[in-house]
Amino acid sequence: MLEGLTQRLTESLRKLSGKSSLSESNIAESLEEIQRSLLAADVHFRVAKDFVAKVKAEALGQAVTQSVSPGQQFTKIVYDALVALFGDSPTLKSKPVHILMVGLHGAGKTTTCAKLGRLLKKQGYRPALIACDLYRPAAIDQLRILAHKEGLLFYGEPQNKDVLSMAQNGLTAMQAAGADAFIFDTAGRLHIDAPLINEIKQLRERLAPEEIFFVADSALGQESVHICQTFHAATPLTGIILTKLDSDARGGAALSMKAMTQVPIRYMGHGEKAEDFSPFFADRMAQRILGMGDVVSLVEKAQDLLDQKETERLAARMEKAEFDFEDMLSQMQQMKRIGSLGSIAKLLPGMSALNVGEKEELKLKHSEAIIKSMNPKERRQPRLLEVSSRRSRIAKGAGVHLREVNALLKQYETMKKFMKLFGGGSKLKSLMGKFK
Ligand SMILES: Nc1nc2c(ncn2[C@@H]2O[C@H](COP(=O)(O)OP(=O)(O)OP(=O)(O)O)[C@@H](O)[C@H]2O)c(=O)[nH]1
Ligand SMILES: [Mg+2]
Repeated sequence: MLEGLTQRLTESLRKLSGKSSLSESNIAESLEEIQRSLLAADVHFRVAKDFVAKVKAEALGQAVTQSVSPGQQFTKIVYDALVALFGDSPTLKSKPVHILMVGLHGAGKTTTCAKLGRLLKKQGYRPALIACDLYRPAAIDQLRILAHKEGLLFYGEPQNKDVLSMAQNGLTAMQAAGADAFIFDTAGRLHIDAPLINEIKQLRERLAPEEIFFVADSALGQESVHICQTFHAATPLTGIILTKLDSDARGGAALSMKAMTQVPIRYMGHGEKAEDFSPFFADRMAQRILGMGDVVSLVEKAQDLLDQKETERLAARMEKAEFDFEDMLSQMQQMKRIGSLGSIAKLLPGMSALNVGEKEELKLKHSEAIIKSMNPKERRQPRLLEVSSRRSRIAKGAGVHLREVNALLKQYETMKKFMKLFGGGSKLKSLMGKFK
């Protein structure tokens, strides 16, 4: 989501890049463009208006710093305003913590219970998922299967018709089982109605949860702001969890929710899998929206999935600029574990605008085939490939055009040069070390 917003904002910021100072007249066009982009992304008009007013006041009030260009300075102002718009995201209350998940039908509550449980488990909690959805017959099974998959404690009573007793029984049983994070999955509704609100209120009284999270489908339009406000008025929410950030919805309503309710965004889901979930960081989100990319979360995601030892080995080889085709192959295989090229590119600065699609995926596959057609000696000593008969043999073996083999060799040379440029990789390594 938000690609449209990113594109428009980047465009409007670019317009300022040649200017020598920020003045009311030269920022006017950019401000208008920003307001239009926000509205087009479905951000609430009041939020958009306040946002632009704030950026304007900041821009005109700031003395121009000599070391940066006015365009850069303006970008920073917009970035700061975005970070402020999202606000701080408090950490979870200490153990034992009781979390009530609420939201509309299909928002992603049940899926998010498992995602949150997985994350908390990694943070040292013993989470239990407790089913409190009696309306959809398969709901309890769905939660049980997800809990099982993530190795989480689970409680559900298929026969029980009373949601309060089920919640209470679940709490007692899971306390006895040693849980210290209790996640209650509730039923959704198509529309917000009195019975739903009533049920949530009763659950809240019974369980006294420290956290009530509103699970919000970021693909929903302005309506979600209204729903969030209604829930918040009935049972004070302690957080918003945005789901489906991977969808191509405009998503602006999600941005308005915090501004309109002051309920902080706490976590975000960006895919169907349990690991597609992370705490919400305002600065990273702002970076992503401004097309600055999200290198930090890429590194985190990579560290979650990559083979740590192999990564260290590769880094050490890069440092000595010893990188060969064996290493390149290993790197490609590691990359495949993170996900498609497209999903990686979205996280890299400036790459989100590039449409990394099937063509690039195919190229990666070809590269892999080419390396696999080399013999071990060639992989270890790329210089051998200067002999053209070897290259022809490899092209044939991989079933690709000779052109592609040459292109890969060139790519290899470029990478090697790059590594030397980075002081034999040590700068790169120290950069990576910062994220550990
Ligand atoms: N792409 C994507 N799909 C998601 C995400 N979160 C949830 N889903 C999908 O959305 C659908 C609905 O999710 P559920 O977790 O069943 O939603 P729910 O709020 O529990 O729905 P009810 O129990 O019927 O109220 C499922 O197909 C999920 O896989 C996400 O972050 N990204
Ligand atoms: Mg559900």
